[in-house]
Amino acid sequence: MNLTYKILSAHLTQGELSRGREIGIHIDYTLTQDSTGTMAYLQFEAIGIPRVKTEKSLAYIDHNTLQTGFENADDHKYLATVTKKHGVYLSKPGNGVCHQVELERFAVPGKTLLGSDSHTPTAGGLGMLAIGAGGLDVAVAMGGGAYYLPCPAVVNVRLSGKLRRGVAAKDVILEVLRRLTVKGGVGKVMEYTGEGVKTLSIPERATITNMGAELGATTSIFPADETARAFMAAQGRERDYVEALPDADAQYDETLEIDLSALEPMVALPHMPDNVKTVREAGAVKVDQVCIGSCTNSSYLDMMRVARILKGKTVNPDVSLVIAPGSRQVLGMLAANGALNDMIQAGARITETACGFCIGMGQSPRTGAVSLRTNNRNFFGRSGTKSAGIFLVSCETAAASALTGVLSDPRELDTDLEIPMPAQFAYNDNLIIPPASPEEAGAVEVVRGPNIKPFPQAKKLADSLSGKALLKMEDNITTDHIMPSDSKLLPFRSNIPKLSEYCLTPVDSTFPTRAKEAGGGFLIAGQNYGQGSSREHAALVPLYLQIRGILAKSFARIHRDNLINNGILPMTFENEADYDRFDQNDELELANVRKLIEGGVEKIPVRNITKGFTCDALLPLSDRQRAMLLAGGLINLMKEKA
Ligand code: MIC
Ligand code: SF4
Repeated sequence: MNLTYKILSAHLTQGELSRGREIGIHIDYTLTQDSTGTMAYLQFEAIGIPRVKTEKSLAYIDHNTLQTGFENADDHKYLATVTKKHGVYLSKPGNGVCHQVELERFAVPGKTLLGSDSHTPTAGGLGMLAIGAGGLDVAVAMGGGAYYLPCPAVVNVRLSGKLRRGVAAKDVILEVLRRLTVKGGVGKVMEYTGEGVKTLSIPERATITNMGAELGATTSIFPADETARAFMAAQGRERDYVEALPDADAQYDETLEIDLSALEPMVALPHMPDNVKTVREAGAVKVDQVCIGSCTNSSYLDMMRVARILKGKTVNPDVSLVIAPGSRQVLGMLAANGALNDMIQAGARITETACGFCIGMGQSPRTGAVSLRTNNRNFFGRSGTKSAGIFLVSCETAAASALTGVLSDPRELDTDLEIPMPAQFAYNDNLIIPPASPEEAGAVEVVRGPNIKPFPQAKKLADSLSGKALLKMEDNITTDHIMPSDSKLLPFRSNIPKLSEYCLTPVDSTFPTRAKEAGGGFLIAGQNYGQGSSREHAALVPLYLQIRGILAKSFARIHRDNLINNGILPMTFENEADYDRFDQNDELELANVRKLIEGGVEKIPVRNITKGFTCDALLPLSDRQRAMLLAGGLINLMKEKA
């Protein structure tokens, strides 16, 4: 067995490990962050289980940390109190980015982790099977319920050789993205093997598993070997280490060979993480801003390399350099060893250890800017400046370019970039607040600010559905298009009515008004609809706007689950060419759709009344998903069952 199937089989609660078939797995650990967490805990409260049943559940506050009004601070208070009451550990703001802290302090090889954030697979760097999901799925897992997923195919990404100086783990995953594209990982787990694995440290492995999310993969995983043991020992957690390796004769569904020695610095050009070229090919693009940090690239190792490059130099006068170390542990160590001062003296603007610029929480670049960033997503508008172009690079490329003012190849630097892994990290968990004991939990009052509004709930599926195709979209529409998030909108993550005013506005600014006037309807989309974030808001807000179904060429994994969990039909064209026969404003009808779904029919006839034709849409569902859609979403189904 490969490592993925070993962990899946040890956690299997339902089904069998047969590719594409739905399986249920037991979840050992969960994580939430604040921007998806408020909704996840509101849902957990609605489910009505008093205390989490996992081995450990953590709630991080790292996304909505810019407090320009009361909203974010109110959400923090809600999270602090709801977690205390229900048995969840809280990582306070300032402690760091969820995935970085989880890797440092909590990830355990061989265990399962479900997180309400698409980059949860970061913990796969330590051999954990770590999956991103919508908040409701995480709420269910916190309550001890299984997590359901189609049994994935496993890709053997066989690494050979060793990265050359100036070439980074980020360049490995950018190369994988270049080859496979942003939908190349859908339905798959990327399992890294081969001699090259040994040459990569844990933070480097985590950079690779982190950005496997951009492939649309279910997750990515490295074996837990001697390097993992040493990392955990240096974090004072050696007792949690277990070796987790694939069998010597493990089987895989596909193989991808990567020679680390042959790679060179890469860059993803605007506005997709798979729009990858070598830095050499991209040329000396003039740069306005450089942002270093995020859950992809903010480890101690990354930051030390940046500090080495900046030491004794000054940032180019035309460049604004922003650095956000990934955790308090990292920031503290940089402060103690002087590297932070090297950054500050070179002219870096140090921001809090949080998601920050990565999710548009500040540091929006100027109009038309070129911004080099070390994070994982360069989707249109995500930086908060629509006209800006975000280029994704490694820390080494970012730091080198901050000095020269143009996109630069770090191999041209004469800096020594060998950073030894510390024998001991300066760990301290005093910002992890434990929950109240079961005896004391009853007395904890959950504090809800005025910005926390009830979330919408779907109704039972109607006999037939009809309405207009309100919007027709291209391929690769992201959840950042569906429910944009920046410093102005993130404070409203607990306020769906407010968010609805912005739904799909990056595609068409008139959409929310038209959807409201029409009393809802349908959406038409291309390939990989809903890629990117796990944010359930990209389903809850369309639900609020009464979107009944989406007809797409294909869907991204987490978003499809979120739609079903919330009673919205995710249908695909049986014949992709039918996409061209639909236009915005066409009147559509799904006659007797309830009966069809009840009867287990997977082909739904879609009548285009305006154009006078009918075509088939596919809606393959497990029994569980079918019951959910009929009941009007997971919460209604759970209530029905109760
Ligand atoms: C992201 O990177 O897009 C986010 C913000 O972390 C999201 C979660 C969210 O939308 O709150 C993710 O990756 O799931
Ligand atoms: Fe935060 Fe960015 Fe990572 Fe999302 S991708 S968790 S916003 S740092």
